[in-house]
Amino acid sequence: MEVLNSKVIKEFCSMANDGWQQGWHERNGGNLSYRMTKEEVEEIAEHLLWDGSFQAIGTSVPKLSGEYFLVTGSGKFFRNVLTKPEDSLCIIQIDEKGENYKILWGLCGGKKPTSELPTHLMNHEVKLVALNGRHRVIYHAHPANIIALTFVLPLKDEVFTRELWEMATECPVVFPDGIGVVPWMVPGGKEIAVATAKLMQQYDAAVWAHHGLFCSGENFDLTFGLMHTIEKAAEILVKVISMTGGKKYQTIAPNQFRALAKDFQVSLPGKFLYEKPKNI
Ligand code: 2HA
Ligand code: ZN
Repeated sequence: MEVLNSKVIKEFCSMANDGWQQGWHERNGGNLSYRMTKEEVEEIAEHLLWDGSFQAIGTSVPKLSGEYFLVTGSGKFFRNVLTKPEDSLCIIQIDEKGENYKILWGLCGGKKPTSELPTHLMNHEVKLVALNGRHRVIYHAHPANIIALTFVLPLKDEVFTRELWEMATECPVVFPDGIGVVPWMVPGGKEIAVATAKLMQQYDAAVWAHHGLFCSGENFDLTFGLMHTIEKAAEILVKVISMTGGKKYQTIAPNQFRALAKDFQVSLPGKFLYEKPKNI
């Protein structure tokens, strides 16, 4: 099968375009990766370039040895993914040690996989181990409202999770484990990858202060939906803060979150259900 006829590549491109249309991917902002199944690789195998050379990942992901990923390219624009997929994306294979990658297809105009490859792969590795391979998608975007909140809320997992949960009743059901926060760090390297992957062991989403958001999920719908839900809640919080300076006349209280958790059969960690002084 021709690579561009693959169902998974079409779905990947369609999700990238959805993110572009949301306004989350100015210029070359954001990146997306997907861990391919054996079947998805086999059906396009005859069109892959198997004799390329290996390049350093910049970190070590031994549990991903031999795995295949579909990833956006460094410096590529999400705006172009749908119309120029063979220039915007690539398929890579990880070597036996989990320290190098080889490009098997794509990036026809040259260049490398996303500059955030270390974070993507380290996130994939912790999720592979923690969830027995259930998650396949890692998505990084620059949604404006969640970024705005990193200037006005304390950079703490407990605060971001609780404030966002309060903004929409669906939030604790969509991300019951909460979300993590990485303080400002230089992007693109191993250090921020290690800090993010540590949070991804317990959460499916991690905020990068003054930069953006990473989400992990089983498939494209759920991962995009998680990004969308978090950014929507952030937008509501930005409106509340803009209207009243953050004073809430009423909100969802800890006992109401507990009732929700019971009916929707999710477990909400107690560290997010702290008592607050009134009207905060
Ligand atoms: O430019 O989003 O974090 C791509 C990025 C880097
Ligand atoms: Zn970014």
